[in-house]
Parts: sequence; C-alpha cells; structure tokens
Amino acid sequence: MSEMFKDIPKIPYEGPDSKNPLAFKHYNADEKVGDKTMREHLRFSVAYWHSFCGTGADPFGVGTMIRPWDDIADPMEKAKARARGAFEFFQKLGVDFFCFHDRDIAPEADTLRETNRRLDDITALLKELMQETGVQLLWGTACLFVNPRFVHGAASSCNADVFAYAAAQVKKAMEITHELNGLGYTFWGGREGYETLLNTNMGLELDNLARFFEMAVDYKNDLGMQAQFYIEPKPKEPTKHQYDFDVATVLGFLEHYGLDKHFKINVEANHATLAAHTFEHELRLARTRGMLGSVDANEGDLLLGWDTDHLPTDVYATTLGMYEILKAGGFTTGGLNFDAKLRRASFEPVDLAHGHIAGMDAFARGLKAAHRLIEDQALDSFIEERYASYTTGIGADIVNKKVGFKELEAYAVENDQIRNASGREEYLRNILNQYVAG
Ligand code: XUL
Ligand code: CO
Repeated sequence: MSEMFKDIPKIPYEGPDSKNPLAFKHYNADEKVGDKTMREHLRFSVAYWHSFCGTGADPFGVGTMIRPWDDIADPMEKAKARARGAFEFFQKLGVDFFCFHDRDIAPEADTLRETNRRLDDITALLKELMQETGVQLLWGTACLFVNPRFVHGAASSCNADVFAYAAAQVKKAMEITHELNGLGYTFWGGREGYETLLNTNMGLELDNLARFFEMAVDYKNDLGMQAQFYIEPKPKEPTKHQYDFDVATVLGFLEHYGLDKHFKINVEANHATLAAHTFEHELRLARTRGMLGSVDANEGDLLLGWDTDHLPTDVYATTLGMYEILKAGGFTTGGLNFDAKLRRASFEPVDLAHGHIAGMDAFARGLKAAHRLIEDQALDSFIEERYASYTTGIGADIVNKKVGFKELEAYAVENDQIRNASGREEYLRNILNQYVAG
C-alpha cells in the first residue's frame, strides 16, 4: 500500500534531550512506571472525527486542512482512503486505539438503508485494517447532531419520528462497534438539551432520554455485547443547556432512572472547564462514585468560552488528571482518547504528528509525576493528617453514626473553644511544583 503521510515518519522515543521535533521526549511506550508500561497505563486513542474528518472550517471561513485524500471525488473511495490513512497514522504514532462516530467512517446516503449498507462496507475494511495492525477500537458512537433532522435533539427531540430514527442509528452504531470488538460505546448528547424553556417540555425530554438509554441497554443484552457504555457530560454547546451538564448531573440522572449500573462516565477535560470545573474535579467525583470509565483528553483555552479542543500540553493538568486515574486503579476498558483538533492555521498533515506528540508527551510526564506523588504519599499523608479528627473520639462516632444532634450538642457545649489547623495550600503547591518539574 502506498504511503499517504509522506512527511510523517514512524515517531521514535529519543528522550528529554532530543531536539528532533518528530520524536517523543517522554512517552516511551515500553518503559515501566510502577507495575505497568506507559502503553498499558495511558491507552492512547486517536479521534477519527477531528484528525481525519475535521476541515478547519469556522463560522468565518471554510476548511483549510490539507489531507492526502482531498482529490478523491467518489465519497466511498474517499472514505476508504481516509481509513487507510488513519491506520497509517496510528501505526506511525504508535497508538493502540481509535474512536469514531458512524458518520466519520462512512458518508451518509439518501436513505437509511443505503447509509447502513455503506457502513457495513467500511466496517469490513476497518476490520481488515485492525487485524493487520493490531489497533483496537476504544469506543464507537453515533453522530446524532450534524444532520438537520436533529435540529431539536435526538432522543430528547419533540418529534417522535426523530426519536425512532436516532434509535435506529444507535442500534446500527452498536452493531458495528460490536462487530469490531469495540471496548466501549459512548453516548454524548449532541443536541440533547434546549435553547429556551418557552417551547420545551423538560420532564418529557428527560424521561425520553432515559427511555432511550433503557432501550440501548436492552439491545446491548440482545446483541450479547460486552462493551462498556459511557456517558460523556458537557454543559453547553451546541445547545445552550445540555442535559448531561457535568459529572454530578449525569450521576443524578442515572441514579434517578436506575441506570447507573449500566454506565460509566467518559470525562472530557475541555467539557469540565466549560462547566466551570477543573478536569481533576470531574475525574475525582467520577472515581469517588466508582464511575470513572474513560477520558477525552484535550484542553480548552481559558480566554475563550467554547470547546476549543486543543491537543493537551498543560503538565499540571495531566499530572492531576493522571493522579485521579491512577487512584481509580487505572483504566480497564477506557483510555485517553485525543478528542482534540489542530488549530485552523495548522493545516499541513505533519501538524497532526506535532499535535499528538505534544499530547502523548504531556500525559507521559503527567503519569510519571502522578505515580511519584502517590508512591511518596506526598499528598495522601497530609490529607490523612488533616482529617485525623474523624478517626477517634467524637469524629469516629460521627462516621460510625453513633451520635445525633443531641449528643453532638452535649459534646459541643463542653468543647466550644475550637482550634483549626492551616490548610497549607501554598506548601502543597510547592510540593506539586517539585513533582511536575522532576
Ligand atoms: C463534542 C464531543 C464529542 C464526543 C463524541 O464536544 O466531545 O466529539 O466525544 O460524540
Ligand atoms: Co468528547
């Protein structure tokens, strides 16, 4: 097969002193960090939509990206060339996983029947490419937001025909994910939200969203599909108010409808910041509830209020993110999916390599720093000491539910000269600095 990305060589690991821009300085796939290799910890995945379908278009201008398949006119031939190019890129980068939406891999036709036939064609090609390369599908998903039929949402649309169409589309996307042994299946609620309450029946929309998930769980059982289901929270964009606002909202929704045992969370860094949380806050909440499944690895621009989806380079964020992932016991079915795109002005194919090298090196550094923070109990010992009052005496009685307000009042009147200790945030930030630099 002829080489498509001629400017991108196989990316080697050359270590922190290398000056070669097309080499890893920190990501050394087979190097062990604790009891696992970096490859096993990080489970990097490339997102098909941004890297191979993204055009660079914005509200003020058309696409800018130059890709090897640009001149192919026939949409299916183009889709096949794109698939071959994608796998060449995965191999050159040395990643083990990829993720896609149904509409990324095969172009939509005029009828649902023909669209599904096209999907079958490309699925067969992907299967071959996966077998040849050993690259696996981290998760699949359905695009329920680009086509105008989804203008009012999909499962939360006011139009029952749209609900039915979305169900048919997800059914097919689950089938091809299953056919490709996908480890997961993600639900990101593209337009599942609202613009104005003036035209919205919120109660029905939320109930319908839950009905849709129940049907997906039933069909997963029918298929005998093992893939882990994920929900990916996002607070806004494209709709003004998305129903899956943040981890807390998704947990509340899943628990309310009795769906929590069927799902885990796919936390996206830039979605966390859009929700006015940090990446590590969202990860911490998900892990605290045993719901941390996978990660969409990217970062936002704090000067801009939208989902800029940069390839991540902030080593503080990757360190604190990896800290949560390691504390959760590491990934099982999940991984770090670069749901991230190049800037519009970075339009040459080689920029894809620069962007992903940046992301992989940033997470490799984060992994090493987080591992050492945990090994040395650099934060744990402080936190343990900070909450020590709950391990004995009245604190232990509170934790063990041995006391109520009456007993606590009796205790408080005898112990009302309270002494608190410093939270030492600056001291702890100094420690974090040392680990991130080291
Ligand atoms: C959109 C987003 C999606 C999901 C998959 O902000 O993150 O690409 O990850 O549909
Ligand atoms: Co995402």
